[in-house]
Amino acid sequence: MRHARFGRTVLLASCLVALTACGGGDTTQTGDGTAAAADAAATAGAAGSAAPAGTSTSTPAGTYSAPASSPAPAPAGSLAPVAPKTVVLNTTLQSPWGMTFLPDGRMLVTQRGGSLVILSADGRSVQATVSGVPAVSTTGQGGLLDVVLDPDFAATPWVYFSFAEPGTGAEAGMVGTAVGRGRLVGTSLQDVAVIFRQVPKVANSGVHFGSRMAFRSDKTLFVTLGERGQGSPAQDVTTSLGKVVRINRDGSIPAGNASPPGGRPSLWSWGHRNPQGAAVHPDTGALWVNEHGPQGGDELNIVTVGGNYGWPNVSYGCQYGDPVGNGCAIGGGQHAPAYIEPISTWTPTSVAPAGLMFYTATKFPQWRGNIFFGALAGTALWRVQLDTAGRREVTRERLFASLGERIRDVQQGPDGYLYLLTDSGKLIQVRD
Ligand SMILES: [Ca+2]
Repeated sequence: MRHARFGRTVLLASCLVALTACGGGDTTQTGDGTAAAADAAATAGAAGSAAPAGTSTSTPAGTYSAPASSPAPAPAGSLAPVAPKTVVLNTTLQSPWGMTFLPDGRMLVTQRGGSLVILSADGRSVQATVSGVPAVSTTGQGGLLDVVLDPDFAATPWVYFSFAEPGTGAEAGMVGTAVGRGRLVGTSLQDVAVIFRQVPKVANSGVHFGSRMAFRSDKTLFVTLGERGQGSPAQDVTTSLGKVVRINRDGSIPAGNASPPGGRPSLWSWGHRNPQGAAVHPDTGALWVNEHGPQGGDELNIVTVGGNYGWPNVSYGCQYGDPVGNGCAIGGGQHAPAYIEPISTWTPTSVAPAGLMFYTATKFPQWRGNIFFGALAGTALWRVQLDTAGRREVTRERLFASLGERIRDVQQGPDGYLYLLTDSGKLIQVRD
């Protein structure tokens, strides 16, 4: 069933009748091979299994808004029911990786092979392939990756894209994450320039490129950068491997970065492994980033300036080759006080988080302020509800596992629905 093709069939969320049972806790963290089993467990849990310790029982009252039609407020510690459906809008995309909405409602979608396409506002057709995108390396996990619009897009239609850039000259055969931009005029990018390059480029590695981008309210751009499978350079501030950087829109360096002694001026934070989701909290303005652990140890972090997030010295996950389990956590697992403790972790099995957004619309009032991100190996959409201060997880929920899809990105549409990209080439709408 996990691999069935649903076409445009409307599906109910697998967790519809079992919101609490579908919530987090390690027992529902699954990899690629166990999603169906987790679905079954979640359904069975509707018969009355308790919520995982430390989730709903610690939910403070008032962290969500019940819908106006609710006959009575939901009791503190539980969630008002949400009945989302999924609608497959498009099945023709080729390894889509990132997306953003144009002001007219159409979508810009990157495809890992190197093309940037424009989808119709209803998502059902590919209208054009945008010209002007530079050559990308598609080795391993590389390719054309994320895409975001300039905060002043209406006035200056810059489109920013991240990609795996093939090296030239002395760097021939090497690859590094880079960020480019171009002005979108019709269906072409003009005045294209590469505004940031990860240093150094790396040979013989097709993994851990990052790279998500998110604009801060001051119109500076955060870019998350993987450590390219190199490990210890994530702690070396003379490189931009395993870092989050913050740059101006033209690639220059803004004031207020970490500026570690002898370090690169672009650095915001370090000690990251492979961060593939990033978003700025709509109220607190804090940068939230998720990243892949090795075997287990996926993290959700609030990423602060000068912060060291520990990789590769510490992780709640295990080294490859070690038996999966909490007993083999790298460096003992605990980050503090030497490093910054994650807000949330996924153990003992990695879900492989991808994309990250805060829900701010009104179609699903219960979800306002919640974090959503996709899972690749974990084939689902994760919802994380935060406390009222927006700083701590109070509960988590695994959604749409029955689709069996590796979800690569999630974005909120102008209509207040959620839109998912899958590695299988689908655009999926989450609607009421
Ligand atoms: Ca960490």
